[in-house]
Amino acid sequence: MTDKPTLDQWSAAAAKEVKGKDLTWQTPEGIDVKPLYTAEDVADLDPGLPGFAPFTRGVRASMYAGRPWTIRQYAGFSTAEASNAFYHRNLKAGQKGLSVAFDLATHRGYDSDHPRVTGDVGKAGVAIDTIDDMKILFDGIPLDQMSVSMTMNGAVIPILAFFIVAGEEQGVPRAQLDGTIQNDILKEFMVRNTYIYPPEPSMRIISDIFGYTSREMPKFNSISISGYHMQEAGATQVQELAFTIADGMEYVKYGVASGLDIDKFAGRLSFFFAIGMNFFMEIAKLRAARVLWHRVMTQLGAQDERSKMLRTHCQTSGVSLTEQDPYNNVMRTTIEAMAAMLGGTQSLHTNALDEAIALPTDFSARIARNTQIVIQEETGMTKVVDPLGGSYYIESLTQQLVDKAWEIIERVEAEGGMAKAVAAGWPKAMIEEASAGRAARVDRGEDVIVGVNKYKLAQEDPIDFLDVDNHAVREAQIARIKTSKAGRDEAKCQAALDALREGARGTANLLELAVECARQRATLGEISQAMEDVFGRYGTKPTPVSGIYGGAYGDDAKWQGLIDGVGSVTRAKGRRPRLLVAKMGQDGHDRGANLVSSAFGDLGFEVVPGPLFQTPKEAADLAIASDVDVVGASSLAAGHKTLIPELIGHLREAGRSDIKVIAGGVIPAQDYQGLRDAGVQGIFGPGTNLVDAAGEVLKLLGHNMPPVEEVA
Ligand code: MLC
Ligand code: 5AD
Repeated sequence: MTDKPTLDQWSAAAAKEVKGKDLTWQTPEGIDVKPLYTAEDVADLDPGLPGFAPFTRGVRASMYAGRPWTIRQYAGFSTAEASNAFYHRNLKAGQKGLSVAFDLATHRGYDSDHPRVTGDVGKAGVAIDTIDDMKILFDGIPLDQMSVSMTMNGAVIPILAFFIVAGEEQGVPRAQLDGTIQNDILKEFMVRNTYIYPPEPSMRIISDIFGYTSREMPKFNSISISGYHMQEAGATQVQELAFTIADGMEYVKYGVASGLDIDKFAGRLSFFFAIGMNFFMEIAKLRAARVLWHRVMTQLGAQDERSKMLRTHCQTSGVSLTEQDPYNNVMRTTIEAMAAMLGGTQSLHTNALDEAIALPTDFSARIARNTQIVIQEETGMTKVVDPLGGSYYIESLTQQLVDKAWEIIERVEAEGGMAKAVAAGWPKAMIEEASAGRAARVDRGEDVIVGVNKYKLAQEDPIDFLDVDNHAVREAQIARIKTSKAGRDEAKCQAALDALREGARGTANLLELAVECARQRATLGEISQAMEDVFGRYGTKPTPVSGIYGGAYGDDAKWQGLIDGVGSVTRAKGRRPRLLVAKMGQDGHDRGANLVSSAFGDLGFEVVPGPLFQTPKEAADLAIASDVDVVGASSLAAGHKTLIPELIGHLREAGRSDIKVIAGGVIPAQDYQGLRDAGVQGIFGPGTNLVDAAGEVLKLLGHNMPPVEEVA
């Protein structure tokens, strides 16, 4: 009999095969992944059993063998009628739960007739102005049987009030409403940007919702504490994990401080994570999240095991999908969906293959949905609970993620909790640094994205995409607002709004008061405004990071050529070239804008990072006042066809058609010609290499870059 080979023997054999090359993989999380894991790595680790604390292996004993995760596709566009019809088609075809995407006007508390939202109505989600819209949205959908998630944070009070009253008017008492409201404002201030009020009243709103739902709606999940948007903004998995758990701790502390018993509301807190392409890391992240939540809730004094159990929704990563060669996105989403299920998610959205172009069509939504159905019904993968439990690599990675995230959570706690950290700005800066580092690795070809920086197609064939006519939707919404207002008892409606305004000044429960406003047919804009009258409307200034993107290039020849180009434009003009990075409409997706600001700043441009939520007129005024050479309009929420031509119109009216306008973001190729006809001088879609874009901008400014050898 031969002896069992030792680990040393394995190391020697592997080293020989690769001629001594170090096979350790340093991940962006700062984890050194070894090429082999063995029993030695897990000698001290015991993941326990599913359904038992600390829930490493899952929150239910039988997990998917008992009941598969909920296929919950996030959707919404155009009018309530169009979205309702889409929901019915999807449910008939195998979707199990609903998840509502609202348009950005709704998110930010504006009715569709508000002058600030002309480009946004019905575009990135469904327009909801009144309780009548909400009733149409759920027409034929029994709210006591269907669990409904609503992604709403800023205008959470009117939306939840509409939902409760829509239930009432369907004959469903609120105690039977099953679903989830996102209601996670801390990550809005950090990365998603659909806040309305300043942080303090925003946190009070969350406690009010915990109070109301824990008392009145026992089946309803009062919050969906979300890391998803952090990963989308560029966070590493450790950052996503740590800040999400720390956000959760902060909400629990606020709830307790408002007088609630922790075990009365904590069992209905839920979570939401992104699942990107780092397959095993994502599986381990979900397991680590459950361990961490159990730990922090024990520390915070929860007694009931359900209060310490992290239940989560997951969505495959939008930012991992590409406009280029878009059918590859089907494979990417499948891999991510498998990571979500192997990590033990409770509910899942799988993205559509046209993610980087527009909202899903019936076709792309079908493929996305069927990705989950195939896994659930054709593969046998659901038959065994936590099939990766005990894997040397997975168990070891789970523990490393717990430890790494814990370091960040301890820093947050030492500095007084997440609300303070968010106000100080360091978590956002940390995420933006990670984002700039990732962008540089992609642009330099170090992180491969098939079809974008490797194996590119010579010719891209256009695919069909969904285009919403926001002008038509806006007209229809305005008509319904008028009808709704005409049919109400004006005195009763105003009295309900006055009571809400008074409540905002005092300590009454805002959701309870808003439910009465909804019953009296107050609009979403009116309910939001009543609170804004007291709380004010909040705005922030972008603060792009510097040195990370440029630092990755060092003395790279192409980069140096661009710096020289900026130098020659500077000499010709007598000042540095100036770029306004403009964000117009209610689109708060600022990852792309921040990256452009960082990269162009590193090249020597004078960058004016425009505030979020400008009207085209405000952006034009800022461009003129700052005397910029170029405006780069970043659009990720489909407002480009309305907002960018308006911006150019205002510049022309002011006699400044010399200011060049370029556009970047999620802009379908089919829209390019229309934008060019309107005067746009450069268009940069998703996956644009920032170095190439900078070369184009210098060309617009009259500087032709000399040809450079391929970047090494
Ligand atoms: C589950 N159940 C079981 C079981 N598995 N019972 C017995 N045996 C098993 N094996 C029971 C549960 O206990 C529960 O009942 C019921 O079945 C439902 O299961 P669940 O696991 O709670 O699933 P679900 O209802 O789908 O809830 C999942 C959730 C919830 C808790 C994560 O919060 C949720 O649905 N979140 C979705 C959030 C979402 O869609 N967000 C979209 C964001 S998009 P009971 O009675 O115990 O409850 C976005 C993008 C953007 O944000 O930026 O716009
Ligand atoms: N319909 C479907 N999916 C949407 N997403 C955002 N809005 C919608 C919508 N109206 C998804 C996309 C996006 C992520 C934030 O949520 O995948 O990247």
